Amino acid sequence: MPVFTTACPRNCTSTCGLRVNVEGGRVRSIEPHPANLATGQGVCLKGLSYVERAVSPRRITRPLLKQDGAFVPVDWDRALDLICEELTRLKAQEGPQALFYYQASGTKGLLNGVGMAFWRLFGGCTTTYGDLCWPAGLEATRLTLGDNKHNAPWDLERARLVVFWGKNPAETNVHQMDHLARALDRGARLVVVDPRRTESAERAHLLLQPRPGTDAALALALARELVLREQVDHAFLAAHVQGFEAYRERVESWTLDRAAEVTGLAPELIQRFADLLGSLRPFTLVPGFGMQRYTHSGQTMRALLALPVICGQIGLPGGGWSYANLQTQVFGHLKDPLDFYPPPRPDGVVRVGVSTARLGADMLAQEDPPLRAAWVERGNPIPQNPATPKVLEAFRRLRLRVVVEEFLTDTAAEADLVLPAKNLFEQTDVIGAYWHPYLQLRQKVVAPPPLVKPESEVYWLLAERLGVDREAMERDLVPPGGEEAFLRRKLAPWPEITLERLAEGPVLAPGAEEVAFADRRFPTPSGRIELWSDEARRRWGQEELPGFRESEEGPGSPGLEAYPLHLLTPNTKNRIHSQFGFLDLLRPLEPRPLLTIHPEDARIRGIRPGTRARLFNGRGALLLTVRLDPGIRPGVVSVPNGFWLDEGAVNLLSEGRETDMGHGAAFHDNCVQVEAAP
Ligand SMILES: Nc1nc2c(c(=O)[nH]1)N[C@H]1C(S)=C(S)[C@@H](COP(=O)(O)OP(=O)(O)OC[C@H]3O[C@@H](n4cnc5c(=O)[nH]c(N)nc54)[C@H](O)[C@@H]3O)O[C@H]1N2
Ligand SMILES: Nc1nc2c(c(=O)[nH]1)N[C@H]1C(S)=C(S)[C@@H](COP(=O)(O)OP(=O)(O)OC[C@H]3O[C@@H](n4cnc5c(=O)[nH]c(N)nc54)[C@H](O)[C@@H]3O)O[C@H]1N2
Ligand code: SF4
Ligand SMILES: [Mo]
Repeated sequence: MPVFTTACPRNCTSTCGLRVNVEGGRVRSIEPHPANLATGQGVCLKGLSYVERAVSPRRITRPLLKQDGAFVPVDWDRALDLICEELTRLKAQEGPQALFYYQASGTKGLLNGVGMAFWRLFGGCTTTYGDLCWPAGLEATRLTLGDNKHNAPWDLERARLVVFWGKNPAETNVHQMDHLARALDRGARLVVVDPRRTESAERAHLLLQPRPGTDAALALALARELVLREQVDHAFLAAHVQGFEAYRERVESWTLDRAAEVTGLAPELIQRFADLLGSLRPFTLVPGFGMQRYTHSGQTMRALLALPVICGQIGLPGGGWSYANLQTQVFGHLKDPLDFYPPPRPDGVVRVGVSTARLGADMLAQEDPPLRAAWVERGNPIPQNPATPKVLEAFRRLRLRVVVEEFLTDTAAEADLVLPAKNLFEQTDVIGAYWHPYLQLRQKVVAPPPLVKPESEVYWLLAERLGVDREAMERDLVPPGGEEAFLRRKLAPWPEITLERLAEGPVLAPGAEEVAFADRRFPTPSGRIELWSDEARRRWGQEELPGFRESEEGPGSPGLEAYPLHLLTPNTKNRIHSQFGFLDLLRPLEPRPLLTIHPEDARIRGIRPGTRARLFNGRGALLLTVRLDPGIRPGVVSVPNGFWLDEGAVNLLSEGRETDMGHGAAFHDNCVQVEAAP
């Protein structure tokens, strides 16, 4: 059976290298690519399920037009004519910015950038700024260290202490658990900080379960302890850090008792954490994305990052801050998946007017011109963005909705026209990662179904019909079959990285550092690590020093007495957000979202295990089956995101709010109540 190198392009921390066996025009089996040292251990169930997913009967394999509320197949000519008619009318009547272009994280690849190139040639559009995923943490790291990079994944094995802080890799980055296991086998210790007792905490030596959104208080108190115990690295601070004196003053008031009161943790637990941080070197702090989904989480992340900084743990083997590794993002403004970061500047052509976190409300608020049509690709905003009802309302106001999709998602179901999307096996592209340092080829290994066209081809055909200047098309777009030439142009600056080499296996990104910041160069304004950041004030109106603030919405917020529980909506093992859940291989594992609640919180509400309960707040309600879990912090309930509207989509209950920096989404600033279902 012919075997091909490829890679999993999902928005998943692992970004696995793969080898696929192809026979009779179909992918028959999938294995890990052994040359990817970060992910060589194995492919997760989602990865294995591509064999099924590629040929699933639920796949959309031709354009679909909604007529009288139902989808009917149409041919490509009809579909493209309809789009061109509306685009031409909209451009003449209200201007190109009445078209809303929405893209999200469905797949990685350089060819994704062709979308925005097309809308520029069209004359402009309106698009989003910010991102649902990780920007508060990215910005906190950039302000402090000057860049987002970290040690190679396998370097974790050299740590003597690992801290998973608001990260749950046993579900969201399974391969990190292999590297952790090797560190533990060599005697390392593991601390987990998470309001839930997650699968990642199974081997932890210490688990701290703070009240959600209060981690900054914990970090400030830990810093105070380390200062008092003289366990900070004065030589490192003197040579490389700006603002330590001011920070030391700031943490003075953060006694163990004060932090204990804010976080709800026992002071002795905080002390034990400080013992480990103070005595075990090198240590690696691995903060997760879940923790930075709060209104003040940029500042929280800065407070966490101060811990490895004051202990001199930046730039060492086995040490550091392992948030996001952008060493593979070498392709300029098409550096997917990050073309939003920094957010594109308004330039008179593209109106960057809609905050991703406030998608529905901001879409509705656009004026001069108001939005009339939307083009959605690689995203499923109706269940995945905050405030689902507002997002639905905004989409329903439009005259034309085009959604490019592999499956009939909740967003596709709202469309007037659905265009079929290629899958990972059907078009060649180059993908980066945000954890390991490899560039990988996502290779075309089979032909798409006859009526499926990759997005780049659809844009080419539309541009032809709209009469776009040929020279501009040749320059900015990709003609059918032109992918290889496009990718070779992109790779031209790095002669050592060729498509041929990538076809053999993963290739380290140019200049990739196994130990990040080993040269102790920090591209901040001062050239030093900035605990004190003027830019935090200038850019985001935040304090120069990291500090603690209560979440905008939390139990106890004024007016929210009726909603005493904190709702967390983390990612879950057998889905990538709203993807994979319906496949035969995976559906039985988690057919419905469960509501996890502490037994005591259930008991006082008269809720018995396995029954259904109503989860609600002023914005919405869900009926969910209950799972009692003594491992979740009392006062906190948890429901995974990624389920569809008919299964139970958590963003029916969330508010559209931005994080304090980076224009992220504060998904976890939401209070709820639970009651036994009638
Ligand atoms: N299987 C699977 N893997 C994925 C994804 C997926 O959907 N499914 N998605 C990918 C993407 S896009 C992302 S962004 C990453 C995210 O993966 P992670 O970084 O692991 O983030 P989350 O799952 O959002 O949340 C991690 C943990 O943060 C905890 N948490 C929430 N609030 C707080 C808090 O206030 N303090 C502390 N200390 N902890 C808190 C949650 O309980 C949760 O266990 O996963 C990637 N990998
Ligand atoms: N409440 C709550 N909500 C959350 C989160 C949370 O923690 N809590 N996490 C947030 C996070 S971290 C993220 S990253 C977002 C993710 O939000 P989205 O990026 O919207 O995530 P997906 O659900 O993966 O939707 C991607 C869609 O792209 C489609 N797709 C895949 N490949 C292709 C392709 O090649 N072409 C086209 N056209 N389509 C393709 C898939 O079928 C899928 O429907 O969700 C966010 N939502
Ligand atoms: S979903 Fe994540 S863990 Fe699974 S194969 Fe893809 S990259 Fe690897
Ligand atoms: Mo994400």
